Amino acid sequence: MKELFPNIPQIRYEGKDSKNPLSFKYYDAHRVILGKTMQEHLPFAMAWWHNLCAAGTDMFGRDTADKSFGAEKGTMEHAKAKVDAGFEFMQKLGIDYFCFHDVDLVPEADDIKETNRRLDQITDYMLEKMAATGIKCLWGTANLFSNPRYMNGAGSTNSVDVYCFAAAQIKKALDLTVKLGGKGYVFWGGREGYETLLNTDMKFEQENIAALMKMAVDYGRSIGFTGDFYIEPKPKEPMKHQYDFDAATAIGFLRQYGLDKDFKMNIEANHATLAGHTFQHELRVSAINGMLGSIDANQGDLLLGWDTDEFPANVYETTLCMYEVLKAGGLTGGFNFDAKNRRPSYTAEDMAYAYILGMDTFALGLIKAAEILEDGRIDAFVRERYASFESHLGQQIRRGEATLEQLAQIADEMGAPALPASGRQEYLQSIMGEIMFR
Ligand code: XLS
Ligand code: CA
Ligand code: CA
Repeated sequence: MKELFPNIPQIRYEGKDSKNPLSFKYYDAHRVILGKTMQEHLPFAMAWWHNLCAAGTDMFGRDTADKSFGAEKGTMEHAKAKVDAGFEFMQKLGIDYFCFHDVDLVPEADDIKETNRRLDQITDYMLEKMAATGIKCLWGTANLFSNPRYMNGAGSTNSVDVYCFAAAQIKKALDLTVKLGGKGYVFWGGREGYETLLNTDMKFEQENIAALMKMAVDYGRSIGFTGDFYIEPKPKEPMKHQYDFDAATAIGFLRQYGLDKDFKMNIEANHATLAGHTFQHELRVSAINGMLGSIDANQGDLLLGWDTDEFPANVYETTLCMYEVLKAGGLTGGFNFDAKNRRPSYTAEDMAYAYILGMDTFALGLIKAAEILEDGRIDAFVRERYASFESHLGQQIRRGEATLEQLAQIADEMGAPALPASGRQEYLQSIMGEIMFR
């Protein structure tokens, strides 16, 4: 078969002193950290849509990159060429997983029966490639936001026909996810929200979204899908207000509608910052609720108010991410690079540089997070900070055995309490700095 990326060799680990841009400086797949290899800690995935479909078009200009891969766009030959390109790329970079939307894989026809026939055909071909390479599917999803029919959402649409069409797409995307052995199935509710409450029945819309998710769970389980369903929270863009605003909101929604046993969170870094949170905050909220499932590994730009989907370059952020992931005992999902090259970085080499950057940034984050845990000073500080609750009274409160009257009585006898112990933020930040730059 013709090589589609002749300028990209097999990317290997060469260590931090290497000046070869087409090598890993930190990602050493077989290096063992805290009892697991880097490859096991970091199940990386390629996002089909960014790497194989998006070619740089933005609101002000057309494609800069050529992603035809030698075939005419909009044809099944092109769909097949994308499979060839994707598998060659993943193999050369050492990426074990991919994620996809239904419409990333084939050109959509007017008739869903024809689209589904195309999807069957392309996934047969993908299965052959998967068997030949050992590359696996992390998660699948249905694109319920690009087609104009979804202008008012899918689960939250005002049209029962559109709702029905969305159900059909989800059913097929679940079939494909099971066929490809995907570990998870994602719901990202990009258009599940509203522009104005003047035309919106919020309760009605949320109930309909929940009903659609419930049908998806029932159907998924009936065809043997044992993985996790994920909600991927995002506060806005494309809608002004999206229902899955952040992890806390999404978890509340899942609990309200009895979906929390089947769902976890897929946390995207850029969506966290759009919600006014840190990436670490969203991971922590998910983890303490037992719902940290998977990660969309990217980063935003704090000076821009939109979803820039940049490749992770900020080691401080990936360190804090991996600190959360390690403390949570790892992910059931993986790290999907939902990230794209900047528009002027339009060559095939740029695609490789982007993944090398992302993988090295996470590898270094993993190394540093493990060092923070092994160092132990930060965790010890946090434990010590709450030490007053180790008292008899503190234990009573923790067990839920204290009453308001009892505490009020103690306070009466105490006089004014002493100030709580210092938070020592700057000291802790110095420890972080010392470990990061040692
Ligand atoms: C868009 C989302 C989307 C989901 C999958 O902002 O990140 O790409 O990950 O539908
Ligand atoms: Ca995403
Ligand atoms: Ca995004």
